[in-house]
Amino acid sequence: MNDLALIDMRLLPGGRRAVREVLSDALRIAPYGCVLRGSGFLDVPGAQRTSWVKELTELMGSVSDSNRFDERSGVFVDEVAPVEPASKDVTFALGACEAHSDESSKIQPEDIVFLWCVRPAEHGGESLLWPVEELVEDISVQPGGTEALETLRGPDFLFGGRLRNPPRVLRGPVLFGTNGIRFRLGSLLDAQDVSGMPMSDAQATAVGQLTAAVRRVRPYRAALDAGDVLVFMNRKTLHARSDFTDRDRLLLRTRCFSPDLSNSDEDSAGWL
Ligand SMILES: O=C(O)CCC(=O)C(=O)O
Ligand SMILES: [Fe+2]
Repeated sequence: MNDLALIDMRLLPGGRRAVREVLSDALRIAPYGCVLRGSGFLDVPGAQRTSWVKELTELMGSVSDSNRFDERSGVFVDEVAPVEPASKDVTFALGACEAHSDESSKIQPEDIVFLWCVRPAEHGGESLLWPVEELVEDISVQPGGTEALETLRGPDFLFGGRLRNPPRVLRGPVLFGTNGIRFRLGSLLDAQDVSGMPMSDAQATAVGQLTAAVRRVRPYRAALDAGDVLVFMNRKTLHARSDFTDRDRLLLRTRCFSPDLSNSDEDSAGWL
């Protein structure tokens, strides 16, 4: 597996402005992700760490505090920890998780995700990243691949619903624009249940092709150490993690909207 590029902030002259430039360059090209080392976020005492982490995220855009329930939750930094081992929500579950993009049932999912490693799992729990072009390329050479890609670009996949309050289902394409993606299998299945509108045969086949591509295409990988930060484009990649059993694994997560790097203008999602 290819490791994601590692950028050591301590070696960058020019402080935070330099960090913004280097990160922007790294995120603009496939695989649309990298690891930042030496940001110092773990050296900041607990109480100040949240604002430190938020400020660093702010280098890349406006930090989001919206989630499935609240437009403005007031919470900018979330904890990713296996506090509910059997949860369907990968943020709180133990072990590997399915490849997905974050916040797929929002009209505008955030452009950039930051995962700040406080404590890695003793074994496993590595970060995996698939740039959308490699998935598309893989599908395109399969039997029926051209049709599957056309279907994935169609505007009427349904996302979410179940966890939203009030319940609301989003309608949009899985693939959009040059290299855009919105995908979480669980979110598609939730929407089917909530709306009573099952996927068409063509959609189900195309989604099957995409999940098969995830199994075939080797992801980029990052084995985060404590203090490392994984940064990636949420709307140009799918991400996941490998299996782990260590309940002490802890990441922080921030997300931001980046006017400079966003591809959301190529998307056409709306509420059903
Ligand atoms: O635990 C991880 O490495 C990823 C977590 C994640 O993707 C999420 O919470 O959405
Ligand atoms: Fe995620």
